[in-house]
Amino acid sequence: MRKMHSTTPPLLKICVAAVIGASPLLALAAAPDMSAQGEAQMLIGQTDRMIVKYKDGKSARKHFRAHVPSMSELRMAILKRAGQQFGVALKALHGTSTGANIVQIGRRMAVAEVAALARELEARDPDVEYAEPDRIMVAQFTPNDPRYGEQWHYFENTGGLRANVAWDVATGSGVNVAVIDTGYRPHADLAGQFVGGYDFITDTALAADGNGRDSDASDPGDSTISGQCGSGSGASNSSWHGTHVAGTIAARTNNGAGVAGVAFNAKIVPVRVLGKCGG
Ligand SMILES: [Ca+2]
Ligand SMILES: [Ca+2]
Ligand SMILES: [Ca+2]
Repeated sequence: MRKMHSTTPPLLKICVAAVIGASPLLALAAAPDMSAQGEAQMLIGQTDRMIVKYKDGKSARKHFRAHVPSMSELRMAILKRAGQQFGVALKALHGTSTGANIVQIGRRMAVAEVAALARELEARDPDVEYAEPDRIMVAQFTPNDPRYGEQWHYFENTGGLRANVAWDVATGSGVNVAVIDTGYRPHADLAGQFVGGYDFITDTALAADGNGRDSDASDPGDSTISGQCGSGSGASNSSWHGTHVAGTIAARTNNGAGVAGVAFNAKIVPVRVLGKCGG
């Protein structure tokens, strides 16, 4: 299977205050099984097989039977020379329903190393349509955050973001997202996710932090009493809205705690503009 990899250049993205219905953040401690995790990572990160498709390889979908492909001596010779470049013996194992060949590698190698071997073979043999590692594919990244199951809007096929599919392509690495909102509260599931930030509220009555503009974007709360925001306005509890939005974007993910974030490898720049009664 072929995969596209993309890199996202560092960007400063502006995110206006908007909630995509994330569950509230919750920090729960749960120790992941590191040994099993390491084994699985090794299984996923290595392979001892390569898929080689020659241009004249015929698909045999209808009457597929595993077979040792009839590879000419010339092809075998080129294949072996490519393997020698990487210090491994290569042996044709069997064909596939799509007309490709599975090649056994003498030892397990890192997937990236097998990819390099595949490129070597492609460069040496113009008859090769493609060559690639026969690797364990992970269908979709599913984070282990205990409340991920509640975040149906991330993965549900019809109405959800299908973030679980998108995560195989990008997770927000290198991106700083400015959250222009009520500021931020420290939270275990957001530890290390905030960078910089600023408090832009000039009106001290709205600011509720005792001053005007300052470089501390932490959120002192925006609770109000009845009538505080104009006649007829009701009392309200603090929304902690900026922290909620930050969590939706970049909550620490696959950390066995709380929820998952949509772009969990992104960082949040908290920009405080909303205080009591708005902003
Ligand atoms: Ca202030
Ligand atoms: Ca402040
Ligand atoms: Ca989490």
